[in-house]
Amino acid sequence: MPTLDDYKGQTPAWCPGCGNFSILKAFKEAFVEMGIEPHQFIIVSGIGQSGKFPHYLKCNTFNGLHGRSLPVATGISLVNHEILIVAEAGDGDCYGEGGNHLINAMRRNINVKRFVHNNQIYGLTKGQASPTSMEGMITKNQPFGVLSEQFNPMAFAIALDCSFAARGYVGDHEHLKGLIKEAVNHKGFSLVDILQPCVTFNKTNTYEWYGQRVYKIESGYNPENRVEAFQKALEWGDRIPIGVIYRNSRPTLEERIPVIKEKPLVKQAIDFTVMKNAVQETLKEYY
Ligand SMILES: Cc1ncc(C[n+]2csc(CCOP(=O)(O)OP(=O)(O)O)c2C)c(N)n1
Ligand code: SF4
Repeated sequence: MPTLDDYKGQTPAWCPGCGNFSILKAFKEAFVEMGIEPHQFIIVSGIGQSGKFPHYLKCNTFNGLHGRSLPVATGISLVNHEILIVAEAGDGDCYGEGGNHLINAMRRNINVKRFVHNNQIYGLTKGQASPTSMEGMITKNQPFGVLSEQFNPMAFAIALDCSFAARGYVGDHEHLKGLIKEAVNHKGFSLVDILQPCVTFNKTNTYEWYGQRVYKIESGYNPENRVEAFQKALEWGDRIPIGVIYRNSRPTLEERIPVIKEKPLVKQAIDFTVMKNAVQETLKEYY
């Protein structure tokens, strides 16, 4: 069985009080409790305070360009869909720079677990508005307040029939841990949007602000009812629901590709002469 010490990476350089610490702790505890060894998964990330997440863990990792972790995750999955793939991102990274990739990952239903550290601000670059910043919020770059309407990740996910869409909050540790486990156990693309205060640059959405609004979704709620899920997703204001908002069991992309359906590409013997001959035939005919 893995222990928390097996997961120890570099020392985090986040600000004291940053919500990222709680995500890291919940993540490590969830994985240890599920008995997942560090070599059994890979984390891909982009750029941002959230993008540094895999540096602070012991795991396989690919830390690439801002907003581009999902194409990397897709590539990994096409080559080896038996490994657990986690894609960590900030709200800017996922919903801004990487928005297009999110659309297509949801449509294709790649079997990737997407955890978004949603602090409603661009943290690493010191506090510009992100897609999830609330309309009217004053930032250093938006002295007259944010003019764009706030992006709603949950409503967006349901509109695209995302296989699993949940919202967590770092102030409810056990609940967040449970969501991380559910997302990992779900077959298909899982989006967990995690509300996370940035104590340095977001002076609006503080622990106190969330504490007054966040509530756990009631027990009789059925996340498989898409219309009700949409209504739940639209709640944002005095009350903000956390929990699994929407879920379905669509087939994954990996299950639908005949070549990899039975066995991942990494486990298949490749006969390069077939490829070589095909290239030569094509060149002979057209070049
Ligand atoms: C294509 C591109 N645009 C902009 C940047 C500059 N940049 C680096 S980090 C960052 C903000 C990150 O914010 P977010 O994704 O919300 O993550 P956080 O730091 O808040 O965790 C920006 C704009 C970049 N590196 N690449
Ligand atoms: S700037 Fe914000 S997001 Fe970045 S480490 Fe500090 S508190 Fe966390």
